[in-house]
Amino acid sequence: MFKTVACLDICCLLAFLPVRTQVHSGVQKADVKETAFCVATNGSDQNPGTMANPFATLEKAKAAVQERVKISRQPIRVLLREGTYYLSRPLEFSQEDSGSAGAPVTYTAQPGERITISGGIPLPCDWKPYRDGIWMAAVPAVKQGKLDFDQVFVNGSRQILARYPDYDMSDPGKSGYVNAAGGIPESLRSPVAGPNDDMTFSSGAPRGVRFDPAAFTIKSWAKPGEAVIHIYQADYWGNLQWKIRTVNETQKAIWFGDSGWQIGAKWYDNPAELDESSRFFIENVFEELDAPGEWYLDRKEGVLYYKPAAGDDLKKALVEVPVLEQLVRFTGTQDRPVHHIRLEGFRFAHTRSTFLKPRLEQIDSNCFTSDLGNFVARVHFRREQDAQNTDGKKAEKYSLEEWRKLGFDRNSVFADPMFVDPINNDYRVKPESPALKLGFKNFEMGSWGLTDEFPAQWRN
Ligand SMILES: [Ca+2]
Repeated sequence: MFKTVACLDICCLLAFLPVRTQVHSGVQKADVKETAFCVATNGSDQNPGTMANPFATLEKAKAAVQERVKISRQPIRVLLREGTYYLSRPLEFSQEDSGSAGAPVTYTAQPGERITISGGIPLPCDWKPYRDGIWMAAVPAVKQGKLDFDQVFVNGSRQILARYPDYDMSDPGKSGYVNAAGGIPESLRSPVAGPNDDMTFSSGAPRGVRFDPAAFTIKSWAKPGEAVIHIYQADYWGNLQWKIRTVNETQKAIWFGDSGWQIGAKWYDNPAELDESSRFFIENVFEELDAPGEWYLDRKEGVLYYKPAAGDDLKKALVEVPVLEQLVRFTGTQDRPVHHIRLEGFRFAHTRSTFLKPRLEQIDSNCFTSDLGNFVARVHFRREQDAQNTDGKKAEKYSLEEWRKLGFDRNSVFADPMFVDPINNDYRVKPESPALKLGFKNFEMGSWGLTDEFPAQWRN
């Protein structure tokens, strides 16, 4: 581990010049030289990357590191100064960006400064009053199909996609849900043509959910097909999401459309169950934009609507929207691995959600040990034609050897982790554990759990 906090400023001031710093490696100490680059939001990529004349982008710093590692055996440190770094594409590290055991590459925050690596963009908004405390801003790029976003951050806080019921930030985990009136029975016919054309249902998989009109919205929705339902399985086993196909007032039923891949749902042979204990809310409904903090994007017209809290000055607000799904990628291969790169002290923010992305054509739904202690990978096929390609089976099981021949889990180890005393909740592993050989490090029991960022009532 490095212990160079005190000399970071010096390192940056003397970028490119070798400086002496102490490296502690176990009990041994040795003098090594270190190269440093500096990045700041008010810098320039035309600069040399010093503390006084920093780069502006991580991409530029990464390029400088890449040149440096070709000729240097010194540790390299890239120091970021306070601010938000909006990425235009994910930072991608390959073997060319790698350090070595004696000369690692470290991207780090200036101590005491808040650095955000953002997958979003600041969105300039010319707000105009709409009605009922709601404001509107034209976003031409959305109308032109050049921009789309599924979250909105105002002054650094994620806002609420217009929903029913409203979410109360002071009562997280409990507010903002209604209970379903049960699943849709198989005897109920879908009111829309071809309700199952995008999926193969297993028997008993949820097609939708019933609602109690006394507990449901009284508003009618112009575009129910845009809405997304978030619903718990029975007994709160997990939560699930679907696009809504339609809401049928007569049937008192919300019919589900497509969804992303989610465990226990649809084509799975042990599908999710919904019942009266299933809590849900529905979001992305313009008519439900009625509470402070809620927003809605009209993609057809390219207009963002938002209802700020009373007293908030939208004219001065920073609005940010995510555009990237990923911020950092390590693209090594077995022959050309990525190694000895550290990213530390950063806050990663503003990535697009992926929960409704299309399912893969085939899914590894589970890897588990059977009663006999063998490794089994179970693969479920999404569609019948995929299954037909594999001897007509709907699900396939593979041994570890077979699984590896397919290219998966080649470097995984299937073995007893050798916990110290799991019955008494001591999940440290013994010195002879194979997990340690993979790089796992024990930590003290009791030092894990919810962090300070979780609401207080969840931590107590
Ligand atoms: Ca609402």
